[in-house]
Amino acid sequence: MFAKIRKIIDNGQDFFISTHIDPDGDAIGSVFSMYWALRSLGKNATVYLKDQVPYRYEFLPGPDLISHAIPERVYDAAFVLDCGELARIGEGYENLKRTETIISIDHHNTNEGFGRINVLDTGASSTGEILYRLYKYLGISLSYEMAVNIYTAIVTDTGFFRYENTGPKALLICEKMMRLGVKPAQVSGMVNGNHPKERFLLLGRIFSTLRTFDDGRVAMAYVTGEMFEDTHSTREYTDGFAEILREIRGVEVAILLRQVGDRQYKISMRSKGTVDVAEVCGIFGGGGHKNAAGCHIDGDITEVETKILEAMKR
Ligand SMILES: [Mn+2]
Repeated sequence: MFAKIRKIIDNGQDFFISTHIDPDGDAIGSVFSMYWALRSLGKNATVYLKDQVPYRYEFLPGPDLISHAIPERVYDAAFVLDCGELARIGEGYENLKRTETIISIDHHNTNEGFGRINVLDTGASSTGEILYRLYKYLGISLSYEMAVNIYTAIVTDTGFFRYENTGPKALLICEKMMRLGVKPAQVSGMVNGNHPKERFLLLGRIFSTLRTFDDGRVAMAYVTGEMFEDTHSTREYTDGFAEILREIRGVEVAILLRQVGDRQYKISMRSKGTVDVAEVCGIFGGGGHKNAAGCHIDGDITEVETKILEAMKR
């Protein structure tokens, strides 16, 4: 697959790069590193993100201009990174189908291979880790700009080496990125230590809804539109909350319900060990990884909770 990608890059000039909506550190780091990789090869790259870059990743070096609408034009190839399905890049994704060569590079086990070229490694800690291997294969010498993006992709997807997807490869690559000038304390400071106060006011409200089920093995909490309004918070302030719930002793599955419509909730599930939450979210049309997955469920808070608990029993 890497040989095919090399050929496509060699023969093309104008490339498109994107990732999933609500981007996380792996998504942003992957996209930006690919931007610098293509630029270093003398190619043009258009970066499309449906959403704004989340505040905690604003420090990452990327293109001066990020497109928030998919242009109605044909590219030599489109890189869709860290994204389980094409529709997840956001509305207007149909425009992209004019581009014949879509290259999907990903590590989500729910990815069914929507690209013409698919590099899927579910054993990789992050998409950033796969991209590192691609850049080495392409013979690109990594700049600091690429290194800090790859480093951030890996550390955010492994929860700073706390999750089970942390492997020796992830650590080795990060060591190499450090030698290229990446400062772990600086990255961690920007990602984990630079939150607006409102995030914590919202966190307090969410904690007050915390309940456990199944002898304390399942933790559930929710956030409503009203709580967002009361605390002057935006959606991205809840990033990482489901992971916090997973820190409770004895909890194997942590579930955060976030209201996104009058009668609709976005569900984030995090698990420890062998519990496969991608399977549970799959029942509702969502997906993700074994230990981190999401989906949408319609209903009021009680109905949604009941649906989840019933699905978990299955
Ligand atoms: Mn990822």
